[in-house]
Amino acid sequence: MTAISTAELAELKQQIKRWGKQFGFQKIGVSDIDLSQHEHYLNRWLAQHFHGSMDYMATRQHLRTQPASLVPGTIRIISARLDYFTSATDANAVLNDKAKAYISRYALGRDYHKLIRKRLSQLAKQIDDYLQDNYSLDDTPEPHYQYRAFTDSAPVLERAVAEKAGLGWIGKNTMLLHEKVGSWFFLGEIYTNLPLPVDDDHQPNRCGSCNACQVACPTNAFAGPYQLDARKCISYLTIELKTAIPESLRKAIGNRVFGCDDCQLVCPFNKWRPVSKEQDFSPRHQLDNAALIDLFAWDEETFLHKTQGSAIRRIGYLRWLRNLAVGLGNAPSSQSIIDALKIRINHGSELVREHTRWALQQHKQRN
Ligand code: B12
Repeated sequence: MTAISTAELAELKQQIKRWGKQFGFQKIGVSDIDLSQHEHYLNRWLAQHFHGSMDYMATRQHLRTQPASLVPGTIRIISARLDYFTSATDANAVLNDKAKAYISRYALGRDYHKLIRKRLSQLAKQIDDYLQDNYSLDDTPEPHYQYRAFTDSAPVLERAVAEKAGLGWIGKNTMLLHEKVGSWFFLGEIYTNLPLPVDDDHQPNRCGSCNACQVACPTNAFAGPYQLDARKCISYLTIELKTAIPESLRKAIGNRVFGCDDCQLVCPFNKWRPVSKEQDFSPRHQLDNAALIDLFAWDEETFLHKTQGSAIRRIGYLRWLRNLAVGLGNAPSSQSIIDALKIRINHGSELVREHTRWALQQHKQRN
């Protein structure tokens, strides 16, 4: 492998950051692969079963804390931030209108997984082309430099590596926070054996004595600062959980039918959030301001059509109806809502029937 000098690697890193911006990323940072501090946190979280039915969080645990086990040869991780808060109907206005369906901001537009993976792969190709062109790697024996792009669904501790790369600090709500832009962003990574210099301009933890997120969580899912019991988190209950939503938590869910943003909406660092210009993340099908009964009336074909290329597609039609039934059970009583629920009382799925019965029961008790 042609030796690239330290100065050339430092210049290459700055070049990668410029290319990252061209691919739409707001910030790029580089870290090493030592995640020993987070291994303890992850083990403690798993030992308390805070991962609930997310078995994937426990099965390949070591790969998560040892990047070089996931991709042998990895010595550096390039982390990338992509903002997603686009202009949409005010979140609190929808949350406060109990006949409306609240869909978390990250899922209003196009699914971010494919988009981020594609752009990171393009960035990796740009880096490799540059090295090929400038260091004529072709006529040197293998191994050349390697790149693997990841976002969300891989056994990667994304927040931990992004924190090490200077993209922000892990806040008490476990979100990665940046002092100027808050937490409304996605993360993605490139694992590589390119010996880039690491970024050491770490963001200090600015949570201080604030505990707004801890107090605001509708289901009290925080076992303490930095510790989220996912089994109680509305995002987990409406997205990850495949079975019945525990009755004891249904009221607190309110009209949140896909994901939850409460611990972000109250965070003081989200006050000045930038509005993303990413057209792909703009709300589709007025999902930022939809009535619960309208969405509950969708047949499966409409659901599949309206959620094409959206993160919502992941939960499938039955869980969509399950979540909406809970929302309708928490909505102000009206004949139209009761009629909409009665239409699904004999639905083919027991999951839908049971949550629909529960919703009708709520209205019966209230009237
Ligand atoms: C599993 C998962 C979930 C689960 C569990 C969340 C959780 N906190 O673990 C559920 C389904 C609940 C969830 C919800 C959401 N998620 Co999610 N999720 C993930 C996933 C796949 C793994 C997270 C993980 O490793 N959890 C393991 C536990 C142990 O980690 P942790 O709770 O974050 O704790 C860490 C720190 O708090 C720290 N820590 C623990 N204790 C202590 C103590 C101290 C003193 C300190 C300093 C640190 C510390 O160490 C732990 C390990 O790093 C990541 C993608 C990825 N591969 O990383 C996306 C990811 C974290 N999710 C993301 C998003 C956007 C969300 C939602 C906002 C979506 C929504 N609107 O509904 C919510 C936010 C809820 C929340 N407050 O976290 C983004 C976050 C981006 C950001 N700015 O931080 C990620 C990075 C996906 C992506 N690629 O963009 N998610």
